[in-house]
Amino acid sequence: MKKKKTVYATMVGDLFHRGHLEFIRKAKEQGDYLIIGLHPDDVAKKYKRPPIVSFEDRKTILEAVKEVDMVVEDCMDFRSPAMLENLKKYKVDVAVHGDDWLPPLYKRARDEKICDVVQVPSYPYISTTKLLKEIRKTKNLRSLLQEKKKLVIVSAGDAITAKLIEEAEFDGIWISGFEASARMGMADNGEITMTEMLNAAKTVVDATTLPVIVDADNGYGGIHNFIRTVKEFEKAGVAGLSVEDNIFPKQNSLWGGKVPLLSMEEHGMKIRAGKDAQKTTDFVIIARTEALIRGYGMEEALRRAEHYVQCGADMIMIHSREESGREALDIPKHWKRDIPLVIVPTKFPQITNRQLFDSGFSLVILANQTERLKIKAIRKGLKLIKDNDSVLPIENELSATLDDLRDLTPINEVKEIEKRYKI
Ligand code: SPV
Ligand code: MG
Repeated sequence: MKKKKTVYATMVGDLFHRGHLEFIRKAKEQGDYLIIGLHPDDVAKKYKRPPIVSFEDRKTILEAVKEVDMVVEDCMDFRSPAMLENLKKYKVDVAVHGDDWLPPLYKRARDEKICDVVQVPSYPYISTTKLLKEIRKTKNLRSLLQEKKKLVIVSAGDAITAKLIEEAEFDGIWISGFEASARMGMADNGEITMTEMLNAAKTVVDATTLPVIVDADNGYGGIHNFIRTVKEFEKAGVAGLSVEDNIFPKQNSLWGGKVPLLSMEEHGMKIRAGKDAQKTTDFVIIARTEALIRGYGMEEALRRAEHYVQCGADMIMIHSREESGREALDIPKHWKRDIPLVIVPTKFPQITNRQLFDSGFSLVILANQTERLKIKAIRKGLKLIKDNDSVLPIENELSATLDDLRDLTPINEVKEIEKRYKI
């Protein structure tokens, strides 16, 4: 009797979809007995992202697929049972992987002649990453808020920072007017244009599955400008905007004195017009008042916030820069509405996110820390290079590897496209 040919394929199989099924079918065509090496949750998290569906559930679903004969745990080379151990233990004849790329362990299996390695065409139309992207981007923010989740979002204006924020498992991304202006060599004084912020937002939205909230300053002008702003950002896949009651030109909130604010009525009308202009119900407008920052007092801040809610604001930010943090922690005590409160704790970093949530805030925006982290690291690295006349001192300590940088680019997609469209 002819020996049965055993096939082995590794998977996460999160949010099981057609692409998984097509892969399994192609894998099965390579032999008679198909073993799926399924990555446990911690392993999947290490190399890709934490799965949404648990290991037990993913295993149960896979065992129900008729082409699958056995599902075993596969921990790659992080721990036992490792992939190469499994290949030997189950006397695997052929290991199958998609043709998008070949992980080093598969190359080792081939080089060490443990088994044959075959690559089968990837199903191009759907992937868990694509699914997540669609589900998360706009839906996430509103549904998370409705579930009364407490969220921490972090600033990014480029794809790399955005991906690092997602990797670190924060809840979303803030595109800061202050950071974006500084990156372009401008002060945060209203010079940056809507289109420049839109371009920054597009890059970030494309790079991540997290919801993205954009700092739209004072809406870049009057009612018409803000209507266009809402339309453009919503179209770009942004989850929400923040709009502040600053006159034009605006000043940064973190310094400066008592300057006039836009009238409450005018800012309220801007919010109303913005809410009417959005196409989906998921899009969120954060109404932000500078009343506390500019010394008009809590009562005025609350009066404005209340009016902005009546004009349709989905969330309220009463911005504070009082350094003990007491003023900020006081805000929720005065807030009787069920509309979530947003806070930017730049000037009171000693207050933890937990303290902010416990006091009643729903969304914490870390508005400029990533850019500040970069400045210090780059300064330090440049000094080391200069002092040593060599890049070696930064190579292991300060610098990410070339692979780190490459892996933050869509290198696998590029390879897949090159393969698919080869003449
Ligand atoms: C920004 O990040 O541009 C903000 C927040 O608007 S703050 O700088 O704290 O005012
Ligand atoms: Mg700003």
